[in-house]
Amino acid sequence: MITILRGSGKEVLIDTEGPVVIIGECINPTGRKKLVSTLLENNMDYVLELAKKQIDEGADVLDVNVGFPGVDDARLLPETVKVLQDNFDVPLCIDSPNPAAIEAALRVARGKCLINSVNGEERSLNALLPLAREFGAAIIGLCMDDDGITHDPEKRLSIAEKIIERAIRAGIKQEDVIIDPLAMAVSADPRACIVTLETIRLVHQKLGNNITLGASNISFGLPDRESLNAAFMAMSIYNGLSCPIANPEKMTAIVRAADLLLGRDDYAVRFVDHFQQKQL
Ligand code: THG
Repeated sequence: MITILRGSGKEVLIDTEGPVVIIGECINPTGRKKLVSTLLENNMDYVLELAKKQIDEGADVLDVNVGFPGVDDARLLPETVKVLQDNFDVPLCIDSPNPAAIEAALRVARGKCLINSVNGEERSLNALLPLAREFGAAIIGLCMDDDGITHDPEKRLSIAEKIIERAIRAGIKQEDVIIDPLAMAVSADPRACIVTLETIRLVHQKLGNNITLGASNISFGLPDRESLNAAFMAMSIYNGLSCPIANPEKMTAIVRAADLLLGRDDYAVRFVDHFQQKQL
């Protein structure tokens, strides 16, 4: 299955059979308070620097999240989207729990964005599916609903099915729904990773949709996060993860390695190319 996203210039194909697409996570105030403080001062240098760095390091799509306590992201999110699209042509993934902020961002965005995110709650489906339809956006569907988060992979699968059904009924194509099986901290729940891997396998085999997740969630609260993230990334890609939200500075090499090992990088062209760029 292929999901097409578009930026102000560039088109990105996310193909369940093709190489993994990286959604850069770094435009996010988690651990980067400087992001919101500079944006609020109308200083765009830092957000542009984060965007350029991620694209140079292998991001195909940029996640954009400017949510922070006390910030009006219905104003700040569209402004950030505008600045990014005036300077870069890659597709954007609009990340906010606030439907008003997502709508405001979609109104100013060019191309075909990814909405991050919709979930199985009635309130979420009713607010966001009509917006996706109106603006021709793709959506990320999180495997949680009005009953919260389940630890049963079969139940997460049925929430994914429900989101896809409701999206189709709202006039959105099945391939424009990218499923997020939910990755949670293994420090808080020893089975968190296994539940996610099994959900990825089920969604990939039974529904065939593209799959994303926040790849660094798994290692919250632990030392040596990079080793954990790398092990998780490799196992997730083998099971069907096709477009992780990750820090390209740390994860592009692992993603290229996984693509090569899984026969999606003939003659190791992309792997070697990334290695050589790192040497420059
Ligand atoms: N699913 C979906 N969207 C998501 C998530 C998800 N969006 C947000 C988040 N999870 C993914 N994005 C991030 C962004 C930053 C960090 C983790 C996940 C992060 N930042 C560092 C820290 O807090 O220490 C600081 C920056 C750094 O050094 O890299 O960890 O699950 N659909």
